[in-house]
Amino acid sequence: MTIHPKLKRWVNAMAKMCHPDNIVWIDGSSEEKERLEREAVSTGEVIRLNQEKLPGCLYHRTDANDVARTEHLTYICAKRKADAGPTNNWMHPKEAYKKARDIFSNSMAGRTMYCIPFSMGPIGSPFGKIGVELTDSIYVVLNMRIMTRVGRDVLETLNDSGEFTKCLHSKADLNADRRFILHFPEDNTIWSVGSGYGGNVLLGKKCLALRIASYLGRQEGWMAEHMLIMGIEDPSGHIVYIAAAFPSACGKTNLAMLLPPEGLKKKGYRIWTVGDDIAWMRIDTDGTLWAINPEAGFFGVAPGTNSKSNPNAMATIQKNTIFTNVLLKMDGTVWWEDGDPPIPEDGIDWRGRPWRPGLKGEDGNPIKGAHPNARFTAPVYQCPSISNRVDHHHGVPISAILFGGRRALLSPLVYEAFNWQHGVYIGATMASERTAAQYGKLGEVRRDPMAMLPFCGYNMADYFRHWLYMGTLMKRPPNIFHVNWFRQDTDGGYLWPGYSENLRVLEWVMDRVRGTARAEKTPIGYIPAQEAIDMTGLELPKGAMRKLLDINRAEWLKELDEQSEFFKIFGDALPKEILAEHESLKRRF
Ligand code: OXD
Ligand code: MN
Repeated sequence: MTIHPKLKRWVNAMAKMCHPDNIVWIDGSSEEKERLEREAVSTGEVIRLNQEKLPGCLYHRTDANDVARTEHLTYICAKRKADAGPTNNWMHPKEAYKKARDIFSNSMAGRTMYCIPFSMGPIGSPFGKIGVELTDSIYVVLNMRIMTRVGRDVLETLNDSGEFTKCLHSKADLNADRRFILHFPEDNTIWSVGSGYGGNVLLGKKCLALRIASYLGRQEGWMAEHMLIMGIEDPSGHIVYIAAAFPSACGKTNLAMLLPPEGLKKKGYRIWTVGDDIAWMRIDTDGTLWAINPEAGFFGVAPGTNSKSNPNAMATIQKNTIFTNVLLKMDGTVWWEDGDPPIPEDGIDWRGRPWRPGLKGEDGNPIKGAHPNARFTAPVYQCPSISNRVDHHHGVPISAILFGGRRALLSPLVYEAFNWQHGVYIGATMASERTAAQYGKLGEVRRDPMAMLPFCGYNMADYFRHWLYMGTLMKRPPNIFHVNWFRQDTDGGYLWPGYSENLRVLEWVMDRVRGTARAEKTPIGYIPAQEAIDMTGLELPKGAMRKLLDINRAEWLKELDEQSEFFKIFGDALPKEILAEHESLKRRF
């Protein structure tokens, strides 16, 4: 199917190692989709859901030991350890290839190898990149067909000599002891073996669009970021686009698809979703930052998604969606914890066992119907709020960048950086406190610079330097903000209702960008002046806004000490500008 000699040679070499029974090229057609679905249904790899209620929808269960990204088995295989940096696992490429080759050898015997040519970004976009994934999993093919643009058009764009990322995946025997997610940035190559979980195996997503792309972005002068992209249309029809980075599971998908709250609705705001997870950003000829969403689908967390928390997501996943590790209901539809009511009386849980509400395990803990990291895979085009620029080759101009995390006591609801360099420092010191849902000590602070800790494909100190450098190239860099929807009162209750009410904060952000919103200067940055956030239709308890915007000096001094500890891991490599910002903040307190 391809006229690209290098691509042909690589596919042959990988087939020689993995020994599939046959090789099938993915063309992206609807006939192909039907054929693959039929085959996967016949082997039990997927289950066809109730086609009347959920047309085009499929169900899949992963292995019980294979339900999330495995950061401890994820490696950056640069020749020099220093190029992977102190925050990544590192293996020498020679050793990594050798280790993985042993597992890949004959791993596809009795199976088909699918060759998926895919484009991250609109096909032919100067912002885009092409990859080819070889995989022995139809589930992966069906997901990649949603998450990326696949098929013939991609090969045509590649022609006989285009650059592409070589992505190899095999489920092998799904043995966690023989599982590796290996990145070879210097070879533009990804090898993933022993897993069937999305984040580990849909190689266009975290592996290419973040780890490999961040490396390429540094070399080529652009940025690959773990960010949602959304447009806020004001009553006059003008749209301001923002990009926002929050750590995994902090509500990026919900924010990207937000519906205006009652009080602000009559103002006439509309939200346009461009992406919910990844942004590729370049400086365009006008000297400002432009972003595309390299993906074509959402791979969202199902539990917690419901018609209140995210009505647009619920509307998106009514058809042509793949559900993974959710509860399978007796009528062939699906459900998950904190989903829409009613709670079903019975079903089959994510492990394939009979389930009913209140069921307890041997340890006395409730058994969940859906795994907490259960997912939906759905085309972006089905989202009612999808932006009409999602397929635009140059994407959208970015006016503001938001960083955020869960901080019970430290960060105010919102503050704005004084300038780009100060904003980079705010991103570099981003952190989130663990919730009960996460592994580790409750309340423990996890540093997650720019939400990229698990996704940066090179030394993070150099990544900060790249951010600083990009700022020097822009004529008008975006304003940078930090938000915290999760501030708590002394009794532990949340002070801010979140969800659609977050638009009130975004309105202030938007007005700051235009220079019309009032702000107060504080040691950490600008915060909204009194009554600068429109609270029409939202009654908070007395004094709550003051608490939301309060800056607690003692907490910040503690934070500054913790930041110093964090910076130590980078040694001398840490850019002096970051240290200078840290010192200035200390001085301002
Ligand atoms: C994701 C993640 O799946 O960040 O998007 O883990
Ligand atoms: Mn993510």
